[in-house]
Amino acid sequence: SSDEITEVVNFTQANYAKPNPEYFGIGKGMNVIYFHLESIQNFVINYSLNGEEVTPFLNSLTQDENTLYFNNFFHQTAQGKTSDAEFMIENSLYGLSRGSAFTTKSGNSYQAAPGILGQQGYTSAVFHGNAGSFWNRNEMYKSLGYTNFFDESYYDDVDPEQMTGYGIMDKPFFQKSVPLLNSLKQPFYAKFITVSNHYPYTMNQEETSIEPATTEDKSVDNYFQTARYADEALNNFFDYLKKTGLYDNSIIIMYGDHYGISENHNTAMEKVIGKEVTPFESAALQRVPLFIRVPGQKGGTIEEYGGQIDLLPTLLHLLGIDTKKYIQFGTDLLSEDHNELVPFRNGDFVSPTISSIDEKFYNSKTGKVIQDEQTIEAKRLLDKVTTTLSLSDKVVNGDLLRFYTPKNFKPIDPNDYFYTRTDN
Ligand code: GP9
Ligand code: MN
Repeated sequence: SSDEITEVVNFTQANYAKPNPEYFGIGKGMNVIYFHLESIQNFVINYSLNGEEVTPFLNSLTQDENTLYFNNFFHQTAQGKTSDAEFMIENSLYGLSRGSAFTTKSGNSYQAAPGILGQQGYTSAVFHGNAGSFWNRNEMYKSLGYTNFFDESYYDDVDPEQMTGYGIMDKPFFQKSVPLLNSLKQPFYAKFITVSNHYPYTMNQEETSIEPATTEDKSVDNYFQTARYADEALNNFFDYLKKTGLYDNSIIIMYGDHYGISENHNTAMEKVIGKEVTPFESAALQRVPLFIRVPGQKGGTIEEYGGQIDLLPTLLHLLGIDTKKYIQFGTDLLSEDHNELVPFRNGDFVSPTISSIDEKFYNSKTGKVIQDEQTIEAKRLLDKVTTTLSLSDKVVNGDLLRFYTPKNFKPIDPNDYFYTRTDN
């Protein structure tokens, strides 16, 4: 209703973080390439297993002169896993506390990245080596305004040995994505969703290039092998991007979508990280890597706390598009006003000072349960988290964006989009 939308608009307007002039528009007109890194957690970055780097390529990007690496960036997904990550990244709205908004809310109105950029002359495409119906993507993407969705049916002659339970292995996936990528008119907004590093992390041993770990927990041990493979596949694709020049006119964003190792594997994880996995440590493990590369941008490590909800406003500001008029629940990670309170979907939160985990408040620096005098601030933060999540839920459950059209935004019509392959 109009009362509800007013409440939401008041909240998101008050929450808005204005662009940082140092970054605003530095990627104006460039292509955007997202790499959705399946199950890559931050602990694996710069981790060494038996003296060997697991992800040498991603590690090298932490030192790249044009890349920002965020080491306090968290996934905020719930049961919708991959689809929750996508939902947040495209909309800066939270996924649902149960189920997947991709599955149940694909009929809603959205003011999503592909739609916003489409109205600025961008083509958009998702590349994914799995069936288009998985997570209801082939419906949801229409509501987000994607012009192209290259699902598994667009990939020819894939060796059956290169297929996993979730689609094509990353190396052939990227190789076979080249002609599809070349078919896009620039500038484009493209997202590659990888799958090799997916639970249970099994792969053909002949293709591995690192020994498994030795915790005696199979999925944890093998995780290192599939993470290495994913890292190599990405490295190869970057070589291709460099060769074609796309590297020099594209913003590249890479993020881990959610944890790969669940709490069921804490015993093995203790061996991996060399400390007890307490509830506080478990929350810390929800860090996923985030890399943002903009040609010409000064690189470095950013310690700012943030989450997937923050990516859309961050990207739009890099492209020189102010987000003020949009209903978004995250804030630009590069803004001076960025909000470092990171809600998790279960109502817990982390921030640089205080974290709330399983109904206990912690000092984020020491990991110790905090004392009485600080709980006033902790409760204020918890209150903010509860409000944020419940207002986002109102938008999604009530399909409220249909009552609010930002100035100069043309509502997305899902009927404008078709993804079925027609050339064979
Ligand atoms: C499936 C892939 C995996 O197409 O994106 O989804 P997940 O199981 O990680 O949610
Ligand atoms: Mn996933």
